[in-house]
Amino acid sequence: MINTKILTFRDIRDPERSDFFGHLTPIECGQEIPFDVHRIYYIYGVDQAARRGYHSHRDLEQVLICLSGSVKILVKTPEKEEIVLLDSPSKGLYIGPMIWREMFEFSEHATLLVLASRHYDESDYLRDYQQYEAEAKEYFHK
Ligand code: T46
Repeated sequence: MINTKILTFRDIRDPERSDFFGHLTPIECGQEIPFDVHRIYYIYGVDQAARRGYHSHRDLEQVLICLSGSVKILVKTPEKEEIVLLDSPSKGLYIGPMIWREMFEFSEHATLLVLASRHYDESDYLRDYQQYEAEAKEYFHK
């Protein structure tokens, strides 16, 4: 879908003994992440019935990684929507500008890590769907 992408990170492990030594996943800006990271936050302890998000960003780019457990992400434009299941720490979801997102079905112990291209700025958020729809139609058809 436009302005979104599933990213697959390296999973460095000993295939013979990964149960014992575990996994290592490196992430570098300019390689796996297509922007410089200026902010990191994580979301955890979310009830399975909760649904978060309900907004878009005008400019912000982010990569979402579910470090433990799983979570579903609805990504949506006025024309299209998709649900992405994040259930592995070696998988990421890039979300660029003007994509509506909702996060739901957080599993028990789910921890969602987010790498963001800019510092927190409430004026970059579009939290009203009708306002989002109007700006997104202009953005995607310009
Ligand atoms: C997004 C999804 C995936 C801050 O003070 N600093 C921050 O860096 C962030 C992200 C939030 N906040 C404050 C703003 C609100 O008062 O924390 C409160 C909860 O934020 P919000 O309701 O926006 O949380 P989510 O889970 O709906 O959305 C968050 C991000 O805000 C958003 O950018 O794409 O996660």
